[in-house]
Amino acid sequence: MRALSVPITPFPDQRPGTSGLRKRVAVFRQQGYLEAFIQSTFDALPDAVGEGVGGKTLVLGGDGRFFNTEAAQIILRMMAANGVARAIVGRDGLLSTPAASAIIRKQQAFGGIIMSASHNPGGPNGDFGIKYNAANGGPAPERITDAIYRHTQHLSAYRTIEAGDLPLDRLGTTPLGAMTVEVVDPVADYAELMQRIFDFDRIRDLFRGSFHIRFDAMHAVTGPYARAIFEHILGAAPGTAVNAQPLTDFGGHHPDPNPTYAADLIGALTTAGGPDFGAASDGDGDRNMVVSRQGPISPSDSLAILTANARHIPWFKSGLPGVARSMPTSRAVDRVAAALGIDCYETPTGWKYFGSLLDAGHIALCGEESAGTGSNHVREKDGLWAVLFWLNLLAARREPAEAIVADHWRQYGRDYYARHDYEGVDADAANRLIHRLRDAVPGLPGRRVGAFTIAAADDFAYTDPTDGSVTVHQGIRIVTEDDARIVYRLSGTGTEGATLRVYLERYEADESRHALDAAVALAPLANAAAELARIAEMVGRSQPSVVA
Ligand code: VG1
Ligand code: CO
Repeated sequence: MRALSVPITPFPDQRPGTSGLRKRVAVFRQQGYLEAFIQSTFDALPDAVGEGVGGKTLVLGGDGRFFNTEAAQIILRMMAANGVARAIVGRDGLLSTPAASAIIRKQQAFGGIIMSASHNPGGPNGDFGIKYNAANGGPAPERITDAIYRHTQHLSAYRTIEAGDLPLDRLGTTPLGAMTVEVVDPVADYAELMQRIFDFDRIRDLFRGSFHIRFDAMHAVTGPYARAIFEHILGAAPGTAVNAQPLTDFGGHHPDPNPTYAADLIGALTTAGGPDFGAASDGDGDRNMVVSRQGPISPSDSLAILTANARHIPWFKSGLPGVARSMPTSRAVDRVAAALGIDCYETPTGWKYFGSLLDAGHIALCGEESAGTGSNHVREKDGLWAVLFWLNLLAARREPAEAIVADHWRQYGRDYYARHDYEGVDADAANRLIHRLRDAVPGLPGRRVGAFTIAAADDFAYTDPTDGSVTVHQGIRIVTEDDARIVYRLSGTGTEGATLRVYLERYEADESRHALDAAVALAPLANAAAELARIAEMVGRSQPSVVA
């Protein structure tokens, strides 16, 4: 097989965001575009971590979106040309993000390449994405992504070999040049790990009774995982997993488990005679939405409830060293951590910040308001794991999910929470809005907006306690005198224009006021947030496009 060095001109737009590089499929299909990013990644690793991929094991898989299998073949040939010794690939090029993380760790691989644009739509006109995960199984830290970007700016050639496509639909080992390609069952290692974490016998008992769940895989990567784990291993009724066939365009839907895009699931749960518990995951399987018969459980509440109940899970039977949440996530978990007497860290948005806290053993559980929850079992958020955690909890407490939620609020109070997204707004306008707020921060304390008086404001910066690295400009935080909170930040994962995210939160200790609709409870704060940032005037939208 002939090794080739193909000349290339740099692509100026290959800056990896919080979850790797995400672009339209058409962009990724430009001659040499994918190759440039992969070669830059391989070239960056010696600078960033002191060692390259030569002689190493790498894991490869993706969420099954359009271009997934084509990209897998291209990447495998490039791995071989760059001296990788062993590639572990999920069958059909599939691996959920958490399963890839689990395999990297279990096989002690040097790293992995995940092909996903997560919750972004797929198909020929949709998005594609690539992220590199490091040896700990987690998203590449900035040290690596910065080095990748530097290399994309002056790359002159990429390396590949001349070889045909490999049969990725068959399990087994095939040589590719001097490299060995192992096609593995995408579910096996992951399912085995789940059985070590949770009490599967107890969950099986639950399914033997009249208990029913519905899991919506949204035609993305979790279908095969959900069928294997819920239906085959745990004995849930056939058909428990719906939309379980991965499709390259996710059936034309957004594989984003929020009340807007998973309205069907919520409808099923809140209809008489429906299932007892519902859940959904996103494109690459790292997020979760859990739904009780009263509707979706807010991810921030879910994190707090799982923290408070961790002792029911075999993996956590000796307790938690600490927990963490991303800054915009509600402070519900802080209240639980305080009651348990454990540390609670507040990190910028994005899973990589949790990685170093997990590696150092400072925390064992963490989550984000965007429906990401996870633990020290892998270094990614993990959708199915979160659903299994809830099932284990339901099986142990033998109470409906809605009762567990109400009980939690009774004990700790309720943090009403919502996120308002203004998607696809003009990027310059969105940046101006954030800059204006940033400049205004010093003068905000004491100022009145609507019914609120601002007590404190800042532009969130984070110092990683493990290595002292500082990350700045992570969102504008506003706290009012009655301890409500507004956060403004721009999304780092979109591919068109900008998305302004406004996070709203208000604490309610009084039990008689725990059953309000969150939209009603937060309406005055939402108005104040829109007024303070002059959203309508600055980005030309009077309403958010998604309320999550
Ligand atoms: C969003 C979420 C963030 C999450 C990130 C990646 O980022 O807010 O919490 O970690 O997506 O998740 P942003 O920058 O768009 O707000 V996933 O499921 O796309 O890997
Ligand atoms: Co995702």
